[in-house]
Order: sequence, then C-alpha cells, then structure tokens
Amino acid sequence: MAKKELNLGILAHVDAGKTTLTERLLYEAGVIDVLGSVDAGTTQTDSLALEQQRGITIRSAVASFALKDVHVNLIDTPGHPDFIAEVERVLSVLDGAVLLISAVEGVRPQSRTLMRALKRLRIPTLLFVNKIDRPGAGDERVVQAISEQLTTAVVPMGTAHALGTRAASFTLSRAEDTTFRARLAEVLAERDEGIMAAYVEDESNLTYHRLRDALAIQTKGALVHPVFFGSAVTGAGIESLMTGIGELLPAAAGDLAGPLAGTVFKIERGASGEKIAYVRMFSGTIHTRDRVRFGHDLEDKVTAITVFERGAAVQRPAVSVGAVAKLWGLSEIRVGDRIGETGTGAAEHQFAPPTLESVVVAGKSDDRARLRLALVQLAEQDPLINVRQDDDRQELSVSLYGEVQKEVIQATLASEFDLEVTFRETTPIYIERPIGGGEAIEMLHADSNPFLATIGLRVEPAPDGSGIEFRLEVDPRAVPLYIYKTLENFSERMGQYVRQALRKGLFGWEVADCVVTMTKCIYSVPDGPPSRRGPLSTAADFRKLTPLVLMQALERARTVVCEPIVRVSVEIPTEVIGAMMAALARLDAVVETPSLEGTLSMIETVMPAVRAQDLHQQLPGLTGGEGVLDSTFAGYQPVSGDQPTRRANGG
Ligand SMILES: Nc1nc2c(ncn2[C@@H]2O[C@H](COP(=O)(O)OP(=O)(O)OP(=O)(O)O)[C@@H](O)[C@H]2O)c(=O)[nH]1
Ligand SMILES: [Mg+2]
Repeated sequence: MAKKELNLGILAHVDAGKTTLTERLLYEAGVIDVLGSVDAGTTQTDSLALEQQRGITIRSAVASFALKDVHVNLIDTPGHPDFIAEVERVLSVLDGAVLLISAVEGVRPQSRTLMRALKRLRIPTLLFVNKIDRPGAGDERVVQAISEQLTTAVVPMGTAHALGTRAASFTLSRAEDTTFRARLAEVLAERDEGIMAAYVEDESNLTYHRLRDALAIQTKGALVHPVFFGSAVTGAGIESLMTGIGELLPAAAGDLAGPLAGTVFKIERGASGEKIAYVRMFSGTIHTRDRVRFGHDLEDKVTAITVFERGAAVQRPAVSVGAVAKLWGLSEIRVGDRIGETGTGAAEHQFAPPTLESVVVAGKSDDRARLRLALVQLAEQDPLINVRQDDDRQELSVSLYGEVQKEVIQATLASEFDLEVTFRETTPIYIERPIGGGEAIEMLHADSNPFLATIGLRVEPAPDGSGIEFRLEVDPRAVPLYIYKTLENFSERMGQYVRQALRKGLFGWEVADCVVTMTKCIYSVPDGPPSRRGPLSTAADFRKLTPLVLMQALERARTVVCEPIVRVSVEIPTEVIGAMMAALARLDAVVETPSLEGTLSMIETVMPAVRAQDLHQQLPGLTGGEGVLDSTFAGYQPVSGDQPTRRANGG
C-alpha cells in the first residue's frame, strides 16, 4: 500500500522561527546531516538568494520527511504581512498546520489573522510555542494569550522547564497526571457528549486512552488545538511535536480512482526559464505525457513529474491523490488553477487584497516592453501583483502590500530579468461606495438606447465590507430564456455584467459595498406587440446595455471615495514615546491611549495604509532599532478633502 501523505503547513508571524523549525524537523528526521541556519543563509527552504541575504522567507517552499508510516510534505511559508498572498495559496492545499507563537513576543496581530483563516477553513492545527530558550520567554502568559486571542479550545500538552535558558526543555504530560487529565476532559467534553456524560458522572471512568482518542478525533476535526513548547534552535520539544504531528493530524484523504483534481499553489521558473507548477493532488492520478485540463478551458501535456522525497526532488512516472508534485510542460498554467476541472470559480479570499500601488519605471526607456513582459511573468507566480497599464501616460503600475514587497520586486527584476527599475511614490488603491440610492432605466427603442433591450437598475448602499450583491426583481416572463435557459443563469450572468461594470466607478475606482437590483427587463421579438417589436435581442444587448444603465444609476446615487486603513500596534522603548506620538500625529494616526509596561510601551492606532508604510520606514530611526510594528487591514474610510480620481487604464 502507498504511504500515507500529510501536507503540513508551517505558519506564523514574521521571525517566529518557521524556517528554523522546518530545518530542525528535517534534521531530526534524518533528511539532512548538518543543521542549516537562517542567519548564515544555509537552510533548505530559504533557498532564494534574496531570502538568504535578508534572512526572511519570501516564497513558500516544500521539503519532505518520513514520520513512521507517514510521508510529510512540509510547506514553509513567509510570515511577513507583505507576502500574505503566498500563505493564502498554501492554505488551500493543507491537511494540517503548525502555527508557531514566539514564547518571547507572544500572540501577534498576524497570529490572529492566520488563526482566523485556519479556523474558517477548518484546518487541523497544532500550536508550537517556540524560542523557549530565549531570555524573556513565557509559558503560562503565552497560553493565556492564546486562549484569549486565538482559540478557547486549547490543551497545553506538557510543561516547559528552565525557560529563558539554553537548557530550556519540554516534557509531555503523562497519563498519570491528574491535572492534565482533568484539563483534557474539560475541553473535550464540550464537544463530545459521551465524554461529557462520563465526566459529570464520575471522572475516574474516563480512561486516559479514551481521552487520547477523543483528543486525536477533535484535533483532526479542527475543534481543539493542542499546544507544544520548544526551541527550534536547541531542539527542545521537537520530538514531542513530531509525535503530535504523527498522532494528532489527519493524513490526506481522497479517491485514487476518482476523477483528476489538483490545485496549483506555486509557480516557479526552472534554470532555462521553463515553467514549473507545484500541484497538490486531491483525487485521481497524473502520468507523464497525460494531457490535462486546467484554468479557463486550457489543456496541455505534462512532460515531467517530480515528487519530494527526503529533501530531494525525485522524478516519477506519475503522481496520485494526496501527494504534492512539481509538473513540467504546462506553459499557460497560473497559480491557483485547478487541474482536472476547468472554469471553476475563483476561491474565496481569506486575507485582504493589496491596498497600495506604485508606478514602476524602467531605468532605460527602451526597456519598457521588457519590463512589461517581466511583470506579467511575475504576476503569473503572484496574481495579486496585478499589473496595470496606463495608456495615456504609457506607465505600468503594480499593486502592493507594502514596502518590503516593493523592494523584493525591484531586486527580482534586477537579478532575474536584468532590469533596473525605480518605483514612484506608493499610493492607495481606493474604492468607491454609493452615498444614497439611485435608479435608472433605458427603454427599448428610445433614442438614447443603441441596444435591443430595456433594463432598469437600482443601486443602494450596503454595509461596509459586504461586497456587491445582485438581485432580480422582474417578472420571470420578461426574462429572455431563449438566450439564458434558466432564471438562475440569467441572474448569474447579469450579476457578472454588473460586477464588471462596477470595476470602475464615477471616480475610476472599483465600486464596493452595494446592492444592485434589476427592476425592469424587456427584450424585443420580431412578432411581438409594437412596443417590443424588432430583431430578436441577443446576450450582447444585455451585456452592453448594463454598464450604461448602471452608471446612470450610480450618478444619481453618487459615490464617495474611500481609502484603505490599517490598525497598527507599535511596541517601543518607553523613553521614546514622546517622539513616537509626535511622529504619529504627523502621519494622521488616531492614537488610542498608550499602555506603558515598564521599559516597553504599546501604542495602538488606526491610520491610512499609505501612512503606515512611512511609519515602517521611520521606525528604526525613531526607536534606535528597538521598535516592533504590526499592521493589519482594517477596512476603508471616506477620504477627507478632494476625491482622488484614477487615471485611465488599458490593462
Ligand atoms: N533563540 C532562538 N532563536 C530562534 C528560534 N527559532 C528561530 N530563532 C531565530 O529567529 C530568527 C528568525 O527565524 P526564522 O526561522 O527565519 O523565522 P521565520 O518564522 O521563518 O521568519 P520569516 O520566514 O521571515 O517569517 C533567526 O535569527 C533564528 O535564528 C528559537 O527557538 N530560539
Ligand atoms: Mg522563514
């Protein structure tokens, strides 16, 4: 029988020790003989030159090891918020995850963002409190923060000793430990009626065996979250964590004989520029030389397959359900594509989209065409880069999460494409929201209407963050079913026309948070009554008339331009708090009362996303390199003053 597969994501905020832990797991499993280090740039998974120079992970990377009868594909992810898109794509291919929390820094805003997504997607997750060897490490304090901010269903699996020293260690709680058993029973009983009944009746009825079984079931069901402690650097607690991974996380499930289904979570270019797609198989098998379908109705031949085996890439004739593999030959494939099925809708986003953009300028003006090509290639690996071309000004811009991502794009263009570029100022990607309600109608045969249809649309504001909702409020008999077959299909297609039209509002920005209702619909027929008589309406009439009517309705509703804002928390030495408050005031930040904790202070503030980038850059200077800043997307708010307009774009 084939080995069981476990696709395991290593997730955490920046610098928590993900790459170091990945390296340690590979070492303990005997895959590597020498332990690499992030600081020396010698780890398995931080393999890009840029990652080694900067000591941070930029792209997700796969490495594998064997744990008894389970073949584990580890996916090391970046923790910096600028690279959150990488994490998002990995989330869709995981069987389980280890979320790291630093024993020193504790739960950070990024930990909360990640845990929310893991819970939403019901991905079984173990928590690993790392860096227990570092001065300032905590245990109870961290568990407390975890249960307050991440999940109430936590079970600490043991005890850490000699915290904050090189000798720090971790021991698993034993079956005889009554406090541990009581804690287990209490947490598990909440989601298991049998355990609840036994617990209430007589606690001693609950054997440790039964509790362990229930713990495994509930962890695999993403209902409870066991917590381990240790140090990726010294190796403390790693054996316990590995036992936990083997016993408490579920192996991949899926149908070997089922139809082909896989998801591409990473794209890379090989030595000679060829495209390599990382796929996670959910069903069926792909063989070399198979023609497979993917993306929006594309098809191509797989020319080679490699799988990950004990750290190395090994060529294979086929890859089956549960496994992760690299595929060659699919030249049109993009990140996020499904293999096997085509035309499937885009997966729902787990994290906020990029909120900033910047114009990229080629150092030499005759490099412009090459630059466009290079950016398109980068966007294949990272669709959120979203290259835009401004036709009037002949400018290219890319969407961004932040300054670090900008620097990485710049460095990548230099090293991989031999292109020297500079960025203009980073600007927000605004959105527009309707202010009030507005309605418009274009009648069939009216002079103002060049199309063969009557369409009436109403736009109304909807709650912040709710997106765009389309509703049909017309007589079903008025719907041209000879084109659209069913009412549902008509509604879906009209919804698409509406969303397409709302990509550009009155000021040129995408319109969000509104309800659009179709209030009138008439089509023309050759033998109809005089008011409807004419050549038969086509889908194109509806598709082309929708934006005309919608923009009229929107003009009556009017819109307000809103800018992305972020919630920022800064931790700084208390002695620089005066300078920090002054800097924040200059950056339009609304500061909540700072909390002073001895030599360290925390400031929470909400500010425009662009200003947070400035703060990022000023922070080292303001705090003598001691400041720590976390920012998370906090929605949009109306801009004050002039409404900024977006320039025309052709891409
Ligand atoms: N003392 C101590 N240092 C650690 C431990 N784990 C990691 N570090 C150090 O923390 C720093 C960051 O480690 P990484 O492994 O790069 O962290 P990461 O989570 O992969 O970081 P990103 O990928 O950039 O988000 C490095 O200097 C490591 O040597 C640990 O358990 N103890
Ligand atoms: Mg890393």
